[in-house]
Amino acid sequence: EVDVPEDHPRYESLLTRHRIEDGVAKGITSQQGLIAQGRGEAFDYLLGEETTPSADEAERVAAAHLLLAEHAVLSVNGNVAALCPGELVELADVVGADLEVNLFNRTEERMRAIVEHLEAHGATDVKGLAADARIPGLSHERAKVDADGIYDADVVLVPLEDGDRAEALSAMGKTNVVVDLNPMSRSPQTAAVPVIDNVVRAIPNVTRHARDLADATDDELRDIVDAFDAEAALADAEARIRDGGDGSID
Ligand code: PTJ
Repeated sequence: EVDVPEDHPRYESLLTRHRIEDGVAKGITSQQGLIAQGRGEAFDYLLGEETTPSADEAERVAAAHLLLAEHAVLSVNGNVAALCPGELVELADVVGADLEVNLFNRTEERMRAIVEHLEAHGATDVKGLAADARIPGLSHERAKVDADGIYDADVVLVPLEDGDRAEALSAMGKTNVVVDLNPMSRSPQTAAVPVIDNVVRAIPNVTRHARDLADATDDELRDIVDAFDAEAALADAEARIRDGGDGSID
């Protein structure tokens, strides 16, 4: 385990970095995942390393979508598996979603390592290994999904996705919730719900909102979903990054 002094001003950030390093060592995270993490950290720094009010709102909307879904699936890649496996299992439990391992750089070894890692954190019936369906319009390896998983889902939560695949999932008519720290990246821009926050904070906060909304009626959940303005959420995050403000004053 790691030895980061708890009083270090960037304790959380250093801890997160060690989790990704550990993920690479365990064969869960790809080496490209280290680069992705570095890019994410830079945006997180500019956002103040906290969940902004507009990200919190998007997380509540994400929870409402997941609760309304016929079949929700949480997509898991090598980065989120290393960063927040227990939190993903908990969210799946609370909203009744499936977990499916779906990799940008797919190898059978890494697929199996991630499934086992999730199982070690309490997951059962993790999808992704069957790979008996394809997302139309993507190259072979990246298109592989389970017929009774992402292929069948009406709502998919995709953390740290590449733009292409997020777009292809939207083109299939699925509601995409994308967690990404970069509001200018193509995947949050094509998402029904862009969540501009660190997955480490976003996933537990979606779970908290889902628990809070457990007794809401479908009409109340639909009102939350309908009131959401994805463009405004992206604009708010970008304004914070560029000006350090919320975009409401100049
Ligand atoms: O495990 P695999 O093979 O599926 O590969 C996963 C990665 C993430 C390596 C792959 O999808 C990739 O290369 O992604 P990109 O194109 O580097 O995009 C990653 C995006 O996630 C960037 O926009 C980052 O800003 C963002 N990001 C990185 N770390 C975090 C993050 N967003 C939220 N929370 C983070 N911790």
